[in-house]
Amino acid sequence: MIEIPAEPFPFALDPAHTALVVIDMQRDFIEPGGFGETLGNDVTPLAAIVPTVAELIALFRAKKWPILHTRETHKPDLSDCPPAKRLRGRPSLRIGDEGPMGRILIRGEQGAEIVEACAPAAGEIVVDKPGKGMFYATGVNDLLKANAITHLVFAGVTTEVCVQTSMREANDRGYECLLIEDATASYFPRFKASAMEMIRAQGAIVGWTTPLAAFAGAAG
Ligand code: TIU
Repeated sequence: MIEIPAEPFPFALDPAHTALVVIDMQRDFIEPGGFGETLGNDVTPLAAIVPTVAELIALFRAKKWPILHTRETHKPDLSDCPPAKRLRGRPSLRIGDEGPMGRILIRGEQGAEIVEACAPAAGEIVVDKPGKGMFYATGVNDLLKANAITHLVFAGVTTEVCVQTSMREANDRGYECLLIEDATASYFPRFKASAMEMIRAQGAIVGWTTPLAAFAGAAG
């Protein structure tokens, strides 16, 4: 067991039963012209964490610990995109519309790909998810159980939307969850801070948080 200094108290993990989950580090959320920007967001806080997420991925690769990447995507015919999701709000481009990086959030389009610095390597799992949470309509729970994974280390975007939703879903399925503080970002810095507080409140009601340096120091 490895004990990671974390809030609200140390997080103990067994590397044989731990996976890194990198949520939605896609061009559509991080680069100008993608889904995030069409929703009216400034994407710069997301771009800022790319090197830290890459460092975290490199650490797991060096240890040969498992890595799972998610992508929020939809089928080209949008059969897995509820109208309520497509029609929500007043984006400049809706899911499925043609944008500068191809059709917004559509599997196989350039914008739906993970940014190069965080790109999955051979052997790493890539999960396409139609929802905000990683467990909805993906089969990922069976995959994790088949690999005897009980502990999940989270990174990615955005903290209060897909990361927090995935952590809450993971909790209900019995996983212990640790969020790497500087390897996650929101379009709204105050939402990131609030989400992290909510996650670790009430004795880690959703999970633990810690910076990458603390995680790396303890992981050795
Ligand atoms: N809009 C926003 O903050 N996030 C998303 O739509 N998806 C993810 O968080 N991946």
